[in-house]
Amino acid sequence: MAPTPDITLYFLGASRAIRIAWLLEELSLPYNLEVSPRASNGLASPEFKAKIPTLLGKSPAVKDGDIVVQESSAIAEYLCETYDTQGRVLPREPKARAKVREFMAAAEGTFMLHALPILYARWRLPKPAAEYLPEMEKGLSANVHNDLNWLEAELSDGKEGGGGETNKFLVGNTLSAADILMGFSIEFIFTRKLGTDGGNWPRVQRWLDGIRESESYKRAVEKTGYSL
Ligand SMILES: N[C@@H](CCC(=O)N[C@@H](CS)C(=O)NCC(=O)O)C(=O)O
Repeated sequence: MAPTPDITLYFLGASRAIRIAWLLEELSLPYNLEVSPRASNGLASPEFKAKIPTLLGKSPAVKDGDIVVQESSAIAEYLCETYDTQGRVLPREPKARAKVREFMAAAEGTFMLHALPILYARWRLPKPAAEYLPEMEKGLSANVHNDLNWLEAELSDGKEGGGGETNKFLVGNTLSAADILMGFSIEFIFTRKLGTDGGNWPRVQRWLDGIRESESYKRAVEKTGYSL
């Protein structure tokens, strides 16, 4: 039997923490929210960071009884392994599980890894170097295009050649942790236009629109006030 949850989610506004609120809603788990808007510099305020019980002070972080977990993918795995006893969003069957975990890993380790340097360059490039920004973004966008092309192909039920209908979900016929983790990465990349110039990924857009229609996502948005 699953233990009784005693979960607090540390939720920074407009952040990856929406993944965890969504997952908690999807699993119908009760949780307390510690929400904070971003400070004027776009980061977490020192007061909010001080509340988060990790040395990194990043969001999301989750405290559940006597355990604290950070890193959205690790938090999602912890919650699924502890409370998703039916394997609904993280399947038990090894092949389906491997595919879900592949997308969970790629959400941070591939998509955010390639997109964030573009945002950081916009924020941090010193003024005298600003004229190089467009060229730099163009160079960095090659990886983002490659990643999105992969996702576009994964979402075709014909896979090869791009024909066929758009799959509703990344793995199988129901919402999984793959969709939840990847959803934020893609929304972030599309909304901030991080390396997307010159590309077109209609299946990815349709999939994103579709998963954002789920009731659990809407509840998470309403409770947290999330908006990018
Ligand atoms: N790889 C981490 C990234 C965590 C992270 O960088 N969170 C950002 C928000 S999306 C944050 O806390 N930024 C606030 C700050 O650094 O002050 C994860 O997947 O959870």
